[in-house]
Amino acid sequence: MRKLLHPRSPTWMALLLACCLGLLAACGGGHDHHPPGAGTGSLNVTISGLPAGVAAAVTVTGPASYSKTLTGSSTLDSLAPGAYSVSAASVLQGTGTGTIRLVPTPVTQQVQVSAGATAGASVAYAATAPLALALQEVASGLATPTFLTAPPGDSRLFILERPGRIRVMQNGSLLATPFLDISSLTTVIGERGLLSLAFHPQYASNGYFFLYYTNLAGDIVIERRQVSAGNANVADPLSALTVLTIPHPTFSNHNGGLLSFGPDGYLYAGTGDGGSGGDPPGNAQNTNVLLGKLLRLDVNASTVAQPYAIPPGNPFATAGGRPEIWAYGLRNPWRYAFDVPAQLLYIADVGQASREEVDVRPVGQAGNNYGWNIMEGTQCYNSASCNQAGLVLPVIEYGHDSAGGCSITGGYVYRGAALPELAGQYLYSDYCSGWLKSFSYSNGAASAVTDWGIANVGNIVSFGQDAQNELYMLSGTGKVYRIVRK
Ligand SMILES: [Ca+2]
Repeated sequence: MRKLLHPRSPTWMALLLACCLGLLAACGGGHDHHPPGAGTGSLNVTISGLPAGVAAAVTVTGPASYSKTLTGSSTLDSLAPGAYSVSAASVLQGTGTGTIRLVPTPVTQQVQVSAGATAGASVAYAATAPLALALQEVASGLATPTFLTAPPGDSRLFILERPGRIRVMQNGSLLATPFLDISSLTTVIGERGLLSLAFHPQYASNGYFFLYYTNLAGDIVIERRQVSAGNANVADPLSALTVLTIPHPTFSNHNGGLLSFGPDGYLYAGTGDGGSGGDPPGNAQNTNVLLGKLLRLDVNASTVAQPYAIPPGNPFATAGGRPEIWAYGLRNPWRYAFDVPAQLLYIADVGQASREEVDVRPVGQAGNNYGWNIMEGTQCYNSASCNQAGLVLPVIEYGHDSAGGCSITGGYVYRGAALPELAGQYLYSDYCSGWLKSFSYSNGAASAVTDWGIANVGNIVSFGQDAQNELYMLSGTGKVYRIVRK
């Protein structure tokens, strides 16, 4: 309305005329001159405290399913007499990490509208302090928590312990009995162990979830399992179906580790390059092996005979190379994340000895080569020059130094409700440094890099995300922290 009412706008006079003639139900600025209609009343809602250009979020509801949303002060006419409710929601000013939240008072109020009279309601917005973040401990005593997730729509937290247990947090309590214990199937040598878990998007109806772990030979295993029929907090111990085993026998590091369903409904798996240093076999650039890759599998009709299918559009499905591959040139994409609202894929690829990086590409873009081991971050690896043609370069990177760290721990784009100022920011950390940083991505570039100044809580092994899209940080000390407003 403010743009429409600009004095230079040719529509301004027409709108003012319409307002004075009583042709509009509600005009901004409290200029209301209509006599209430016979048997009806009016409600004058005064909204204050908002800077120019920031719209209020006030909803008036009343008899006979009446509902009207207001973005500024207004008078509502021709209202049936009765009880009306005026509800106001917080609004945001600005974008990125400079965003300010404006909070209304009161949040809700009841107003009685009488025939032939004008009732009043006032809502006052006030700016809150700029967002500051802190970590709130939610669990402790875990054996090297590696991952945290939840089934869609579920209020529980499922926390993985690297030695092979999945623990359930329900109503704030860590249940004593694990959801699943596969400690006899894995080891914690090097970077091995139980590394992630992905619930099927239709978990509520089919009970399927998928594990990513290293087996006793050190090979990567992707396995489907199912919740037990009689207890939602315990998995069926006999339900294992091996989806894929990837040989990884030589070195105990760089196993990758994240399974995640993409917005396309397919299962993605980020594998490491096979380990050692510098990728000696050249796995990451070799599209005939599954190491150093992002894989994409259709597991929606897995059977023992056919544990997965190749989704249409996988880039090497028909033209040579392994058909499971979605993207390549990755070193150890320990954590990556889909940001569904923006349809973007964020990959945090752990560097060799000098550069840690985050890559961002559109969801659905097949066959990207993320550069390793031709490049480490934006630098040629082990070489003064290199052919960068066709390589996807990071949108952000940092060095192995006091301001940076040693190994990136990728997080998520914040899409929760508790911290609206953080919406759209990608959060990440470093295993050694323990800081929490974020950046904003648009048009191919990162901006507004922010260090949130949180307390150091030890080695940051992973982030986690619950079903309400709130985020957690998992520490090597065995504790899980929720990222909260300070
Ligand atoms: Ca790269």
